[in-house]
Amino acid sequence: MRLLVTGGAGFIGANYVQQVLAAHPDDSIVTLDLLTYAGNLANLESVLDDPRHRFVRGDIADRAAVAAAIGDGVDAIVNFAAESHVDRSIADAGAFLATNVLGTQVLLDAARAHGVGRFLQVSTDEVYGSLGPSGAFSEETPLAPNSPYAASKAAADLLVRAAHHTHGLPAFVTRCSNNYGPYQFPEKLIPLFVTNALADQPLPLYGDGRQVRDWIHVEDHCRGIDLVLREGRVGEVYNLGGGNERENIEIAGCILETLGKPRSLIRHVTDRLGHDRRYAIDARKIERELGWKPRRDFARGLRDTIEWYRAHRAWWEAVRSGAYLDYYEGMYGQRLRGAAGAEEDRT
Ligand code: NAD
Ligand code: TDX
Repeated sequence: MRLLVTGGAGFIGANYVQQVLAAHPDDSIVTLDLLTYAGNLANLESVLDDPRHRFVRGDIADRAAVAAAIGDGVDAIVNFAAESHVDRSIADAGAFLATNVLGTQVLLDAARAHGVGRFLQVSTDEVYGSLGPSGAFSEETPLAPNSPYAASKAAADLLVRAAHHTHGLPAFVTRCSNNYGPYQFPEKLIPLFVTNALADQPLPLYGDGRQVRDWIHVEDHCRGIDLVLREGRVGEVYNLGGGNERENIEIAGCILETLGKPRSLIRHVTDRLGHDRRYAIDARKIERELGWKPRRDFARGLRDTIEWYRAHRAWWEAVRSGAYLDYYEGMYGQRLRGAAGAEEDRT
């Protein structure tokens, strides 16, 4: 298969590109990525010299760039490209609409124009909104996105649905829970807390820290995406989840314990606006239809991931310099100073 993978220099996309080239010796991949703050060519280092892989820098919302990346044809498009961080969407939703919504429509149009045989949209459980203490999202759960990020992803899902329904585009949507693993940008919970702990900096835990996420190793997610692309039923949505529900405070505790750092590094800071309380995924459809199941044990996968960040200090130190420092000050400076003040008041 010849694939166009968009957003392949980001966390999940880079894992996917490496996994596909290793698993399918006859496949070739064009990676199209704008290299925003979250995109990093170092994530693709192991495949940059592979003759089956070509990297193109470009914007998925730019019709000419997309047409050039498709070149004389691809068999499938897998769309990972997105603005992906909820907190950034709360601060400014503009780029989320441009990339996640308009960019997805440009890709859908290009897929149709070039007769691309399969289109897979990588989506998220956040389109379903937030759960109470029990229950799980199925593919039938109504969409109820709560953040601008989630709303932009839900809009994209509906555009994919419309392209299939109206134009017969052979499309799939996957909706996955929270990923962890190597190459994740250290603005997301696990890599942020691991790298802060390694640097002996406080871990900013939002609110009471009792929010629940369902964690899945990125390799299991990528394997599921690839299975849907090759064997899924056209026009269908497939949920993927790890079956590992954990409170954020528990994750923080595990990271500190694994690294031998004190619990006093945990700082309760002002909560995220509109913070979703709990996500959980019912993945029985993909299990039943395609025989997919997550394979990675969470405790072991988390330890391996922590070890990866410990062993790749140069990677995250480079990422955490420059523009990241401005972002970090804007997002956490006041919150952490407030938390420190509150703790002093208590003593
Ligand atoms: P990421 O932020 O690490 O990577 C996104 C990539 O897209 C980056 O390489 C960036 O440069 C690229 N990009 C951004 N705007 C672009 C544009 N206009 N044109 C071309 N490239 C652009 O994100 P991630 O965590 O790897 O997520 C990948 C996809 O998976 C996203 O669509 C996200 O919504 C979805 N998803 C993520 C998770 C998760 O836990 N991280 C869970 C479920 C679904
Ligand atoms: O500093 C923090 N402190 C904190 O308590 C950060 C960054 C996060 N959190 C909390 C918020 C969430 O309850 O940790 C939890 C996870 O937060 P994120 O890593 O930002 O992920 P989340 O908001 O759950 O969204 C993620 O999963 C679904 C990805 O970022 C999305 O791209 C994906 O679609």
